[in-house]
Amino acid sequence: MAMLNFEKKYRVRGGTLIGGDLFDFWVGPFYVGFFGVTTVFFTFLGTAMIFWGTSQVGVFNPWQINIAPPDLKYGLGPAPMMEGGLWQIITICALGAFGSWALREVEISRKLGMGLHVPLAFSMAIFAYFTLVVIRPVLMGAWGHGFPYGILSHLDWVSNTGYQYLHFHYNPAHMIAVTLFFTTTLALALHGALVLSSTNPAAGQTVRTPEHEDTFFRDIIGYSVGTLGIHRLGLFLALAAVFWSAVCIVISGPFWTKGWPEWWTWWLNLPIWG
Ligand code: UQ2
Repeated sequence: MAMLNFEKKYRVRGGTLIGGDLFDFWVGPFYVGFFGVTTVFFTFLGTAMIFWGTSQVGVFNPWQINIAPPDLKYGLGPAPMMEGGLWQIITICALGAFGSWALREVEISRKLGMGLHVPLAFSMAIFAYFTLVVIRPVLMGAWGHGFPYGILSHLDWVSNTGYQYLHFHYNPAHMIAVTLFFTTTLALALHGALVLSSTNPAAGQTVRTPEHEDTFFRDIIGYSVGTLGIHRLGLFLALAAVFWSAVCIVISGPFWTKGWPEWWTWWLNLPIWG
């Protein structure tokens, strides 16, 4: 079905979560919706505050942007604008924009009669960000434990936070997350290579079917996960990678304050070594 023909059938009212027909229209190719309006609002406000705060400290080099969270002395209270207050408002704008975008995805999915897999997947990314700037700081008693907003400064934060626990690669949840990230790339490489190898043959050759794809993997390892299965596997691996990333940072500080190498003493202390 041609896309223009398809859109005539599906670009209809309804499926909104709030406000009925209010904002239930398109601007060019883009669906607007109530949450499209809130997305634009929070995004514009948050971005403007980053640029305003940066200009206030005389920085005009994008690499040097740094909107830092409040000092630890402010705890979980509000901080003065130029001492972390800006970071607090920008964080609210970011969560408002991400949440609005997820809900706009829900409305579009509902209009199309699709499942909610896409907003669910995006929600996992929002959850990871929420863990870094809200859950962990709250558990540790200060907004100052959030990460700074800046291209280089957030990298410094990651490095410093990691070294605070001596060697982050010994964090068991970090190990699981890294393994899941690598497995995600393996699955996508296998899938992308398999699909291209069968659907984009050399000139003069014919396109092959999913039967051929199944047969390739049955011939080489005796098993094919299937055309639907590979996408379920990919979604699972990607979501699990993000989930365990959130776990690995939220347990660092709130539930384990020493170096991560030391966590493994439970292994050395097992009563089986004689
Ligand atoms: C597959 C299949 C696909 C695929 C891929 C496989 C026809 C087009 C890549 C093979 C994948 C397997 C066997 C799972 C590998 C397991 C991990 C954890 C990476 O069978 O069906 O569909 O794209």
